[in-house]
Amino acid sequence: MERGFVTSLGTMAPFVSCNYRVFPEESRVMMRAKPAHRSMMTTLTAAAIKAQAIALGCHRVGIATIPPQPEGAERAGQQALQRWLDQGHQADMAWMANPKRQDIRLVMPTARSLICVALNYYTPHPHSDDPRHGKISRYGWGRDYHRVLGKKLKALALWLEAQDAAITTRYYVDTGPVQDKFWAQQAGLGWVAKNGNVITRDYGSWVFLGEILTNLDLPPDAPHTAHCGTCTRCLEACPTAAITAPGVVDANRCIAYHTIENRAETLPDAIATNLQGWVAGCDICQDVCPWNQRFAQPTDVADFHPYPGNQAPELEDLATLTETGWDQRFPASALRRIKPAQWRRNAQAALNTGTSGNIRLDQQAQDPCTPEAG
Ligand code: B12
Ligand code: SF4
Ligand code: SF4
Repeated sequence: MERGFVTSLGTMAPFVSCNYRVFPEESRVMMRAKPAHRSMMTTLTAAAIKAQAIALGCHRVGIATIPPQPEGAERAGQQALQRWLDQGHQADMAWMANPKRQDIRLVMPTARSLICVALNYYTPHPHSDDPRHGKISRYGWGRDYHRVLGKKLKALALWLEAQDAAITTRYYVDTGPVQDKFWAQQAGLGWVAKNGNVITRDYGSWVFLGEILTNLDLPPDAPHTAHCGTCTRCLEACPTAAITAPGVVDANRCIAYHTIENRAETLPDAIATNLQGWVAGCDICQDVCPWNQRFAQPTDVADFHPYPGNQAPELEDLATLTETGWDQRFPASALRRIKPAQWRRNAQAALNTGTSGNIRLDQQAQDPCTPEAG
C-alpha cells in the first residue's frame, strides 16, 4: 500500500547544490540535476548494476527504458489506469489520481531508465483455519517491506551515485506515484496477472516490487510475456467478485482495500459477510494461483518471518486492541497502516461471520485449469 508521505512528493525540495544529499523521508537520493548521462556506459554496465543489486539481496532485477514520449504498452497502460479511475475503482484512494502516476517523466524529468527489483517474501507457514483466529495476509507478517526493500534500494542508489558524480537516482518501494507493476513487467521481472499481481517465474507473486529511476541510459530487458493462459481460478475464488475483468481489481469490492485502507466505522455488508476470517489484507486470489502453488520458494530474508502472533492472531484480542497494544504488537510493520479502531472493526466483523465459505486449497489444486507454461 502507498504510504502517507507519498502524495507530498509533489512539493519536494528543489535540487540541491552539494554533490549529493539523502532525503530519507522521501526515499530518494539525488544529486545536482544534470542531463541524461551516457558516458558511463563504457565503464558501468547493466550487468554490473544487476550484479550489485543481487549482491545487496534483491532476488530479481531488470531494466526498462523511459522513452522521450509514452508509446506502445505504456500508452495502453496509461489508458487502462485512466479507465480504472473513471470507473471509481480507486474508492477513497484519491492519491491514485496523481497525474505523475500517468507519466513517470513528471516524477523525475531527467530519468532515462528504471532498474526494477523484486524481493521474495514467502515463508512456508499456513494460515489458521481455527474460527477463533483471524487471517493476516503474508505481506504483513514480518518487518515492513518498505524498510527492508527500501534499505537495499538506497544502498544500490548510493553505490550507483558513487560511480560518477553525474549519475542521479531516486528510489521507490510503493512510496511514490510510480506504477510498480507496469514497470516490473516492462523490465522483464514478471507479468501483471489476472489477479492483479505481478507473477514471477521463480517465486510466483509473493514478491515486493521497487525501482530506481536514473538518468543513465541503460540497455533494457525484454518485457515479460503473460502466462495466465485460460486459467480463471482467481476470478472464481474471489469471495466478493472484486476482480471485475482479468487484471482489473475494483477496490470498492476488495477485502484487502477494506481491511487496510477503509477508515469508516463499519465495513460494507458485502465485505463484512465475506471476510472468511481475513482481518488485514487478503491472499485468496494469490493462494489459489497455480503459479504460487507450484513455484513459491521460502525467502532467505529473515526479516519477513512472521512476528509472534501475526500468523494466527486471536480475534478476541484484536477486537479489543488498545492504542498501547497496537503499538507494541506491530513494531516496524506495514500493518501500522491499519489503526487500532480498524483492527477492532475488522476482528469484530470476522467474529460475527466466522470462516464460513473458506476456500479449500486441496480441492482447488485438483481442478483441470492450468496456466500457460510457454
Ligand atoms: C492501489 C494498490 C492496491 C489497491 C488496488 C489493487 C490493484 N490491483 O490495483 C488495493 C488496496 C486493493 C491493493 C491490494 C493489494 N496489494 Co496493492 N498496491 C496498490 C498500488 C499502490 C497501485 C496499484 C495500481 O496502480 N492499481 C491501479 C491499476 C489500474 O493498475 P494495475 O493494477 O497495474 O492494472 C492495470 C495495468 O495492468 C493496466 N495495464 C498496464 N499495461 C497494460 C497494457 C495493456 C495492453 C492493457 C490493456 C492494460 C495495461 O491494466 C490493468 C487494469 O486496469 C501498488 C504500488 C504501486 N505504487 O504501484 C501496490 C501493490 C500492487 N500492492 C501489492 C500488494 C502486495 C497487494 C496485496 C497482495 C496485499 C494483500 N495481501 O492484501 C493486495 C492484492 C489485491 C489484488 N488482487 O490486487 C504489491 C504487489 C506485488 C506484486 N507481486 O505484484 C504492490 C506492487 C506494492 C509493492 N511495491 O510491492 N493494492
Ligand atoms: S485480495 Fe481478496 S478480495 Fe481482493 S481481489 Fe483478491 S481475492 Fe478478491
Ligand atoms: S494463473 Fe490463474 S489464478 Fe494465477 S493469476 Fe493467472 S488466472 Fe489468476
